[in-house]
Amino acid sequence: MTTLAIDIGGTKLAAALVDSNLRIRERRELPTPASKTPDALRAALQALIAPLQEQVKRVAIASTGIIREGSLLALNPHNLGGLLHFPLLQTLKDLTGLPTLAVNDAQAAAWAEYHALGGEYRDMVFITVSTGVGGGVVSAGKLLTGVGGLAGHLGHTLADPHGPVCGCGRVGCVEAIASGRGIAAAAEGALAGCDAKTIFSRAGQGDEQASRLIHRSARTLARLVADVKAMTDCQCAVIGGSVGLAEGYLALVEHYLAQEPAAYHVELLAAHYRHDAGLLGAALLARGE
Ligand code: ADP
Ligand code: BMX
Ligand code: ZN
Repeated sequence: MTTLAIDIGGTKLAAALVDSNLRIRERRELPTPASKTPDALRAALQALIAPLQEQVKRVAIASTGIIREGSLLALNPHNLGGLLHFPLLQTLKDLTGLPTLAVNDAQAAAWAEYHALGGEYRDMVFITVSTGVGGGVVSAGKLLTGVGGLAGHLGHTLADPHGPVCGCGRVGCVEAIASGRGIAAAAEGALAGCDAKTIFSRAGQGDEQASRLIHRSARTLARLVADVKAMTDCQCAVIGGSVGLAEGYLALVEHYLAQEPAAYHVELLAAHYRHDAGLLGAALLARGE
């Protein structure tokens, strides 16, 4: 049975048809609206899925935010233009009239990447370095979501008590430093106002500040991986998101992880499903797989 899979990120919305062989067809993307009111997100989702929804019998959503009882609750509302709450399941049920499942984006991606490993490992983590830094943990073959949906929100663990204030209200979260928004927020002078994508391309052209910002992100991420290894004894850590998958980034994280004591070393892999891990993980969960 074909599933309409939707991925709601802080920067982009994606939707696609996922067939029974986990193949993706008719993938579409739109920018995520930055608006405090739910109406803009509802309208964007409606436009995104309109050409796809007639062809499916169910909907699966991977979304940024804490997904609790079908609602999106922003842990870091800055990533969604200040939006605090969005009735995710209800909105999609109203738009499509179809059975719908919703799960956090990084939790969904962790599940897809766990599947891609084909039973090789029982304990793994997925970390997305994107608008924010998200995480999903599979422990003893089970995806941890938590009773309140918060499990795996690794981006909100402490990186630097003297670091920048995070949109979640804590000081010095990993996300405030390592994420695409964190990289952009620290840019000064000639790079002030640039987004992370631009900063990566400037680093490729030899810009020293750009390179420093990327190293700071990768070093922070490597320390997070070491913390996660200590917490979960995972056998691998899979990295995704547009920053995480950017050329050269994973090699930098490996470089900084190698500087940690050996007990915290763990195999690092780029997401097998690249930018589609969230879509595919949500589809798998909706199918009960
Ligand atoms: P989302 O958070 O919506 O899932 P992405 O995974 O694309 O979306 O992450 C968005 C962040 O990634 C933004 O900060 C953007 O500037 C940055 N980004 C997008 N493309 C690239 C790229 N090719 N290289 C580095 N960073 C990128
Ligand atoms: C934030 C948080 C997580 C999410 C992560 C990655 C919000 C709105 N989101 O830490 O739930 O998994 O960002 O999200 O509080 P992305 O948009 O970068 O993919
Ligand atoms: Zn935070």
